Amino acid sequence: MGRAFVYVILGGGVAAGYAALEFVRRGIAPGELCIISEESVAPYERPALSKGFLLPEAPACLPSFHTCVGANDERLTPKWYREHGIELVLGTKVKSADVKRMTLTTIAGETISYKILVVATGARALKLEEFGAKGSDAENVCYLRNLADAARLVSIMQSCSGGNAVVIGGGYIGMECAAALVTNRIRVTMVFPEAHCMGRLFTRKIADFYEAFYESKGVNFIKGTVLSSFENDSEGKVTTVILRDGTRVPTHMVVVGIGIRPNTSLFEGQLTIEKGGIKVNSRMQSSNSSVYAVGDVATFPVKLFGDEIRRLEHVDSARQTAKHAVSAIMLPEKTTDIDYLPFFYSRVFTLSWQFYGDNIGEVIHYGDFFAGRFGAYWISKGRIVGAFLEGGSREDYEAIAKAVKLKMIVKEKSELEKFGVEFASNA
Ligand code: FAD
Ligand code: NAD
Ligand code: ISD
Repeated sequence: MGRAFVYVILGGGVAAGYAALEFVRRGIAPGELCIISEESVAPYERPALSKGFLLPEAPACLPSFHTCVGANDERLTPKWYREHGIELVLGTKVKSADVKRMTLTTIAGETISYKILVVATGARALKLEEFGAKGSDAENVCYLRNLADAARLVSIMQSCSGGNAVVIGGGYIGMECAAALVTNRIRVTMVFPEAHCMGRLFTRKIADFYEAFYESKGVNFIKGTVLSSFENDSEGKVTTVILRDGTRVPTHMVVVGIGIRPNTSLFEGQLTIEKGGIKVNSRMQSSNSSVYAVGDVATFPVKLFGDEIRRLEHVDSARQTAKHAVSAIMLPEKTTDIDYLPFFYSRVFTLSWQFYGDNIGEVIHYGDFFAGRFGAYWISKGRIVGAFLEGGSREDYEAIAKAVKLKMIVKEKSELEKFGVEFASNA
C-alpha cells in the first residue's frame, strides 16, 4: 500500500522549491503534488550555506532563506506548502525507483506512485576516500553540501576560533569556505592540485588577483599537490595534514571541497545517462516520457552552444531548468525549447564576480586588476562566447550577459581591452 500523486518531485533542494512555485502558478489542485526529500527542512537556497550561514555575526538562518528568495521571489515556508495542499515528505530517502511501474520506494518501505516525476536529486560531495586518501570520518573534517553539514561546520569553526584550518580543494567550496574561515578568525592554508585556484573557470591572471587578495587576508596557498594522509590525536581528531610532497601542515580543522557527483544512481539502467547526468531534451524530459530531470542532476541541450548537452552545477541553472520543466509539463503546447544562458557567480569578502557563457577560445582581459574592477571576454570564431566581471554594477552585468547571449561579433580584439564593459554595453 502507498500513496498516489499526479506529480512527484524527488529531491527537496533548490530546483524542487522553484518547481513547486511554478506548479502552483500554473494551477495545480491541492493533493496533486508531493515533494520527497532526504533533508528534514523545506527547500532552501543552498548558496547561503557557504556565505550568510557561515558569518560570525548575525548569520543567515532558516526560515529566512527558503526558496525562492534567492531570485527575489516568494519565500516558501512549510506553511506555504500546507496552504497549497502540497505534501512535503521530509527526512525521507528514496531507496529505489521503477520508471516502468511509475513508483518510488522510500527507505521506510512506503511506495509512492506518480503520473509525472521530476527528478531533482542534485549531487553529493565527493569524499577523499574516492581518491585513495583516508580519514574523512574524523571529528574535525568537514564537507559542505547540506544544512546538516553547514551546522556542523559552524560548530567546529566556533571551537577553533583563533586556530588553523586546512582547506582541501581550490574550487567554489574551497574559495568560499576559506573566506568564511578567515572571517571567523581562523588562519587558513589552502591545498589543491592545480597551478591556480578555480582552475575550471579562472584564467591564471584572474586567479592571481583572487589569490593575492586572499593572501592579503592571511591565507596561505600550497598548490600543485594533494593530501597524502592525516595524523590524528588520541581522540581521532586530525592534528596534521601530510601532503604528497611531504609537507606537514598542523591544523585544528579541515574543510574538504573536491567536487561532486550527481545523484543518478536510482535511475541507472532505466534512463539514459550522459556526461554524468540524466540526459533530457529541450523540455527537460528524460528518455522516459513521464520522467523529467532538473538542476545539478540533468544534462540538457544548451542552445547557445549549438545544442551541445551540458550538465551545469549552479543555482541559476537549477532554478531555470525547474521552471522550464514545469512549464513543459503543465503547458506543453505553449512551451518552447529551453534557451539557457549559463550563469555562475560568487561572493567572498568584499568581492563579487559574475560569469556568463562558456570559457572556451581566446581570452582578452580588461580593466584595473589593482583596483579590483576588471573582467575578461572569451572569443571563439570571431564572437564573444563568455564574459567575466569582478566588481560590476547591475547594468554592467546585464550588459556582459547580453553580449554573450547575442554572441557579439568582435572585429577588433584590441577594442575589448580598450573599452572593457563599455564594449558589451553597445550590444
Ligand atoms: P540540491 O539543491 O542539491 O537538492 C537536491 C535534493 O535532493 C536534496 O534535498 C537532497 O537531500 C535530495 N535527495 C537526493 N537524493 C535523494 C533521495 N534518494 N531521496 C530523497 N531525497 C534525495 N551555485 C551558484 O550558482 N552560486 C552559488 O553561490 C552557489 N553556492 C553554493 C554553496 C554550497 C554550499 C553548495 C553545496 C552549492 C552551491 N551552489 C551555488 C550550487 C547550487 O546550490 C546547486 O547547483 C543547486 O543547489 C542545485 O539544485 P538541485 O535542486 O539540483 O540540487
Ligand atoms: P569544484 O569542482 O568547484 O572544485 C573542486 C576542486 O577540488 C578543484 O578545483 C580541485 O582544486 C580540487 N580537487 C580535485 N581533486 C582533488 C584531490 N584529489 N585532492 C585535492 N583537491 C582536489 O567543486 P567544489 O568546490 O567541491 O564545489 C562543489 C559544488 O558546489 C559544485 O557543484 C559547485 O558548483 C557548487 N558550489 C558553487 C558555488 C558557486 O557557484 N558560487 C559555491 C559553492 C559551491
Ligand atoms: O543565490 C543566493 C545566494 O547567493 C544566497 O546567499 O541565494 C541565497 C539567498 O540570497 C538567501 O538569503
